[in-house]
Amino acid sequence: MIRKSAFVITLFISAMITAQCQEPPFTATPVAEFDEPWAMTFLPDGRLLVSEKSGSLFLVTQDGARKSSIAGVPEVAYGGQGGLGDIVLHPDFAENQQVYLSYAEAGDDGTYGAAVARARLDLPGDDSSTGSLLDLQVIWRQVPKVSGQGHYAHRIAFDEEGFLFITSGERQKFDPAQDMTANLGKVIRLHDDGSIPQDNPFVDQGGVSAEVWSLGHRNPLGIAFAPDGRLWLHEMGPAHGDEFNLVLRGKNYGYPIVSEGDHYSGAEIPDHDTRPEFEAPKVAWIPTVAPAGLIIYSGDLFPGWKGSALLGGLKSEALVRVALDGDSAVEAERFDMGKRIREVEQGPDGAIWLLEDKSGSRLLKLTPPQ
Ligand SMILES: [Ca+2]
Ligand SMILES: [Ca+2]
Repeated sequence: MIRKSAFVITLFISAMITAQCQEPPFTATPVAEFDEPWAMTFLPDGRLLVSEKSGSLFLVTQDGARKSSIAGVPEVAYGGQGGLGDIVLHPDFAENQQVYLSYAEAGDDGTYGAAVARARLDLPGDDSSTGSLLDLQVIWRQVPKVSGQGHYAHRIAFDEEGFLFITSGERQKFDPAQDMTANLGKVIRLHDDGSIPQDNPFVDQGGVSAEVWSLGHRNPLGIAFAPDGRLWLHEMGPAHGDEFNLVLRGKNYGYPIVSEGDHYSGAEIPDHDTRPEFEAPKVAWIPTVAPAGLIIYSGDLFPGWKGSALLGGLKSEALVRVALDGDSAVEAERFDMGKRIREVEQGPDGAIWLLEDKSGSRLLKLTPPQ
């Protein structure tokens, strides 16, 4: 209780002294602790799956009292920004028990790339036992594998029709985001078995371009569908210039040709208004918030936030609310959380759940103050 109160007081003080931040309309309750958690998702029974970057997948009760590891996670290339990544349920999970996970894998000669696999999550009826992933099958890979362990992105979302969308980062190699012989720096659209939908925009070009839904992305660490079917993503900018984008079929988002940010070297990247043929972000963050994790809130516990995007901030150590209205988006509120926030999720009752980043990270449950 002391720890919880101290945390709430910290939030309050932070909000008081940070002009940009609002007093939070929530109480943040720590539920469990993880080591470099990366993603989470809720099961229909209300328990959570939580991934840790080093390669563990946990099954966790909402009170945090029970935490057991899931067997059968594939070997991951843990290092840099890579390791076990996203964990998402198939839209028909209740019938088929299919889960989708993304992770970094090693190739030849010190190269790496993201992969997405699906597997059946076998959970014994007795919830004291651990579960396992069965019949694991890799359904997608980044092409080509390259050196370095950054900018995998590898966030996953399903749309209403059951198409699978994957964010594929440009692996800190810049130009692949515009190169249609690579699937890096793209948003990918697939059938749930990894096959290519014949109505994809570049299907006639064959090869990996047939997988591509949109291009010119950098490192999108959050992707989510709004109830109206619009697809939103955010992407980490270079030196500043993080973007919040409305993702449209076949469009080019311009990286690395244009960006509201500039290279870390100080070299300028022309802004979006110099090249209107590229899709411009709906929100650009200067200075950076370093966005990670994304939901479009649909719950009842925070009625004023219904239909808003909620994203975590790494460098900004914040929870950010972006108000959406049709095709437009604007940052509405920002709450100082005092820690890097890696992941955001909505619980079955409309509570908002956050995962902090790095070691000793807490799973937090946000509810309206009593
Ligand atoms: Ca999630
Ligand atoms: Ca620029």
